[in-house]
Amino acid sequence: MPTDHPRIRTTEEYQYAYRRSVENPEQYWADVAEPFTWRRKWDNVLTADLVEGHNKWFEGAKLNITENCLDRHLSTRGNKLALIWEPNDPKTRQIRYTYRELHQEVCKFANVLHNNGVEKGDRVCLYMPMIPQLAIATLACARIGAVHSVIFAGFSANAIADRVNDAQATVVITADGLERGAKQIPVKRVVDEALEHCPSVRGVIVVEHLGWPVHMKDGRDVWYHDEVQEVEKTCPAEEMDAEDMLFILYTSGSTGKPKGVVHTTAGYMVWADYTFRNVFQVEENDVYWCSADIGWVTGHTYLLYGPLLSGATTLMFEGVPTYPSPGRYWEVIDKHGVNVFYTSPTAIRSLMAHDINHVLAYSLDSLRVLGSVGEPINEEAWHWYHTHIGKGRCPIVDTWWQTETGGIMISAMANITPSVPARAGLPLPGVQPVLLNQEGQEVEGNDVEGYLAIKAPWPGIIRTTYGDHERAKQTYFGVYPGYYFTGDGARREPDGLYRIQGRVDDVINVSGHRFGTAEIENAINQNNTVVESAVVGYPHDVKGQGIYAYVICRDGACDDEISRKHVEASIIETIVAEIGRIAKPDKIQFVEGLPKTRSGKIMRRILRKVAEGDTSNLGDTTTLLDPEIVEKIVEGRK
Ligand code: 6R9
Repeated sequence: MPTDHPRIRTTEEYQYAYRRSVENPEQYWADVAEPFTWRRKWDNVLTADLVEGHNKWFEGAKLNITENCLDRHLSTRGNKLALIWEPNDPKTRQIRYTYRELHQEVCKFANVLHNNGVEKGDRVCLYMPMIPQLAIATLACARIGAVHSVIFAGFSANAIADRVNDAQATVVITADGLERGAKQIPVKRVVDEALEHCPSVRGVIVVEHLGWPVHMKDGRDVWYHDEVQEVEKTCPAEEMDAEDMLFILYTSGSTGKPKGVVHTTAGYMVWADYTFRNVFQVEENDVYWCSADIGWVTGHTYLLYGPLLSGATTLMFEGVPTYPSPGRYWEVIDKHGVNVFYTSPTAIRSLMAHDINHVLAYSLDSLRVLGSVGEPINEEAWHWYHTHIGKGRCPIVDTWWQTETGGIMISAMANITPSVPARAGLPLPGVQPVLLNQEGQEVEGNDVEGYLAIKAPWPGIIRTTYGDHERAKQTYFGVYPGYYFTGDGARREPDGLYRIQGRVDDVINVSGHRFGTAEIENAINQNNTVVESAVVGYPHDVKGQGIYAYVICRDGACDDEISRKHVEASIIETIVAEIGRIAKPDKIQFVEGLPKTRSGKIMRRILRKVAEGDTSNLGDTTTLLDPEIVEKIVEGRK
């Protein structure tokens, strides 16, 4: 896109940029950061610390990210479309905002936040449908220096309460209701339930979306449409330090409760813009569509911040790929002339299963670049996407990254670096991946595998976990001191491209969403008939991984089919209440015991193999406390 920012356009330019970013990172990133709008430039480009995890970028600089997303474009792109909104029901009205209109909407929402007592540094939680006001409210928080914490509107009231309390949020923004396909969720009611346990919350701002009746609590709840009547159409942006917190986003780890990943202002901004521009190679008049929900990191960086920072037109879709028919994505692409489309392997796999005529009904002529994110894309899905959606002419960028990395780390850059099935590809400039063996030594050369770690900080690196830096340190920097540890395993193929093999910790990736096994086990164990449980992931045709739960009941509680059914239903109920519908196990097997070592550790390796159905080769089970239990588990396999 002919923006004020240069973009890498050839393989040689990539190689040159990569070399510079490694040899002289400070100069490289200072050059990249130069064209943004700064109120004051930095004193210091980088303070690197991969041991304690205190990494800082552009220290001393002053800025506001929304001035870079919006104000900066007004003189050249004021009348260009910034945001196109496609509703759940294709028969209802789509909404479009130019950069000038979006700027005004964000300013108005920011003024409403101010009038409701939100100040710089306050935490605001958002629990909303995928409507324009979610994007607007998120940017409004950033405008006034409040820290946004978006909670995916599929999490339960308890999960909201945990996140609100952890962040000590003072205000929550929500809507009357949500529609996703044929499903309806009374989001305001879910928020009301959550807030019974959240003393820090003083105010709730409710956006009217579906016109559903809701209960408004006196002295706490206000309607957005009432509040916005009286406010100014402009709102000066708060001046932020480079390292001031921009947002918190909760994500599951291998232990206990989800943690609040913290990103700060300047580094995240530079990384979101840089990676968006270079990976997708969006041109000035393109329509770009990222199908992720803003409740996940992909929605933050590649629906909202990246495209707006680059001055692109970003499309936001409220619905699901299969509603009202499995041709909906393709219909949206033709309707809006989408040029660059970014989605998940799960969505692709779910659509592959339907009649190909749902695809053939659309031309898809506008498409130029396709993207994939969230989980490894299997070869079959890659080829289907490439052949039927990209018609063989669109490169697929398989983008590997994490909530903690802020933006894309390893990926093809469209038409510039190689795009090969089932390989994420080469690292972007600024990213120095290494593969470590068990002892934490770097494995050299190609055709090798190991734990994927990163050797030097990049601008979008996680700054801390909210309220608990020790946790960030232990999870990411303490595992192999001096490296950022990703939790993924990877191979460097003979051609030097990276293939991501999936998590090596106790995290399950279901449809691109992360869940800690401990988190699900904690929920299951709340059932008073349950003595103990163990949860593992197993290969699932559509979701990538499914959730398999092994459960031990109290004596006699699960002896017959009827009581088992009963306990199963109540286990699912607790998981839905504790986490949300998205964490429902696919299979629950009642067992008498779990395979444990003599020191009492559950041998998850064995449970994974049984769940996969690979029971012929369970490895050495003689070190187990009770080797016979394995046979019984195999017999009872679901
Ligand atoms: C962006 C996002 C991160 C985990 C990550 C990895 C898996 C993401 C991937 C991929 C293979 C890809 N993952 N992209 N695995 N190929 N292209 O998904 O963030 O929700 O934090 O998940 O997802 O296992 O560690 P997040």
